[in-house]
Amino acid sequence: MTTYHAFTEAEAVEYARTIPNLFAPNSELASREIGDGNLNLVFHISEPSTGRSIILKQALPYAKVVGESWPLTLDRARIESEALIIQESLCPDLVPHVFVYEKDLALTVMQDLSDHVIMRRGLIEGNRYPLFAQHIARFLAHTLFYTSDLGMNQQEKKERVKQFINPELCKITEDLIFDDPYYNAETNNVPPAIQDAIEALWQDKELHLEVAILRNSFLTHAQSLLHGDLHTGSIFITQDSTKVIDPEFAYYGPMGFDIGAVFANLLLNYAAQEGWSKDAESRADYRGYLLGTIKDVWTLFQGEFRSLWSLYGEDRLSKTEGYQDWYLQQVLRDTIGYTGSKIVRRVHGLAQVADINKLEDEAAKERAQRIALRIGTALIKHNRQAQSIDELLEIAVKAVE
Ligand code: SR1
Ligand code: MG
Repeated sequence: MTTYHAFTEAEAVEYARTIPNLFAPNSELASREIGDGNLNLVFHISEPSTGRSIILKQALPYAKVVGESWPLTLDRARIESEALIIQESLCPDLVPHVFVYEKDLALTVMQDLSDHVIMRRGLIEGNRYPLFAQHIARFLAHTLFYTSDLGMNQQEKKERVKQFINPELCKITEDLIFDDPYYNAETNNVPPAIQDAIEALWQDKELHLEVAILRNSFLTHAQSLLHGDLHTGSIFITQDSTKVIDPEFAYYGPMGFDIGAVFANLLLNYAAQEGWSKDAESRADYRGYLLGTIKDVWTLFQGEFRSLWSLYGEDRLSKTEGYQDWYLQQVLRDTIGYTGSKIVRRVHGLAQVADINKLEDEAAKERAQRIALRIGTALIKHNRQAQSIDELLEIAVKAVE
């Protein structure tokens, strides 16, 4: 048995040499630690003579973003590799391939995606990704349908729920998304310029009720195997390829939580156009692109989900007339509520986003933060009445008028 220890770059190379059929024996290998996320070590190992490369991702026994004072389970490496394997079986082109998972080292060896960029960075640079909506809609429809009671045997699904009990990572979400942003918690990082808006949010009882209801659903509604942290930093992208990475927060929860994560991060970039766009015309144009992407994702997701349901639905009762419409309306409402929750937490919570925080012009940054808060809080308050995705888009448009 190998004892857990955090790898150095040199140890990562030595480990990579032991993986069969990857690199030539004794060839020169380069190793770089490139992890810029909140939690893990990520080593890029390459063989210059052949151009071959892989990624070694190792979980640390604590949250890197805070330090050793915040211990964190190594079991998240198992959750991540097992979720990736299930996702690959459902949409092979949309996730990285896992070569090896080594439990004792909390280590996953996977396909290198260095020819892609992290989508958050791509959006900050003002790029457009014409196939993204199709790709992510298919990822969402297939992973959410086939892991739910609609698309798999209901007894087997219960085994899956057991496999993906992920209490420590869920606790991070429960606190950082659904609790801390709504009071003066120590973990918050309130931008001084918007202190007034944050204090108003701490007093807003109507908002707190909706957040409590959304949190209840996150805690109790074991609907599908979620990615659990599907922001634009968990997506690698090019003009013609999309790869979803990092499902260490995977667990059984409400479908709308994953869809809402995608929409929230597109809308955070939408708010941040206050600073990234060079003039009003290009700002309106790029915002139009982002809203169009949200509309396309929802439309394509819904269409694909309905057709999977009609063709492959496992459950006799689920064919009852009206049930599919009711079900998707609930998913839409959850999506809108979780979109809002995931926007708000990124404005003044512990882990914020580069889209807004990297803005150098302080006035533009403040405008972006206020827009994000307006959109996030309005979506949270509206979620239980929503009938159509257009209402989300209207809220976003109104927030910048
Ligand atoms: C302590 S972890 C902070 C955040 O990083 C992850 O990406 C999740 O979004 C989590 O909430
Ligand atoms: Mg992550």
